[in-house]
Amino acid sequence: MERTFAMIKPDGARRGLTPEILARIARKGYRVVGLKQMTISRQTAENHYGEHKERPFFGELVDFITGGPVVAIALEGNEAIAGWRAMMGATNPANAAPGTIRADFATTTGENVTHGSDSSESATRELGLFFAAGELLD
Ligand code: 3AN
Repeated sequence: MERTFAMIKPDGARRGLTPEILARIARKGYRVVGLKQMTISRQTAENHYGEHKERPFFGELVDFITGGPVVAIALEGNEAIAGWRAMMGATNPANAAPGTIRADFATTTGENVTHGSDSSESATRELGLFFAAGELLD
């Protein structure tokens, strides 16, 4: 069993896509072990996206992710890290396979509806950044 951090970004939450995305997670068979709606602080956003600090879109990315409520989700399942990324599809929705969340619901790389940890190290770091230990089910 593996745990990963998933997030419905402000664009997805604002557009009312939360129930659709949670339904896909349930149908897939992942267990939701943490779930909360929150507005991300700039400090948490800069920490979360630290690897992109030098990229030209960093400021825009932080503005976007802090610009409205998100849904933070902790998922558990067999190979959940790669599996959730497969469900999201490619970062650029134009390259995302049909049936993936980004292909079905997004048109731009900047506002691509969901986030998912890209490795075991990222999953541990991001789950710790967004959830206190007591907020996750055993
Ligand atoms: P992913 O979200 O698929 O792991 P990353 O880690 O490369 O993709 O990028 C993190 C986030 O940064 C993306 N979800 C997207 O919102 C934003 N981003 C990445 N590349 C670009 C870009 N070229 N222009 C604007 N935003 C970008």
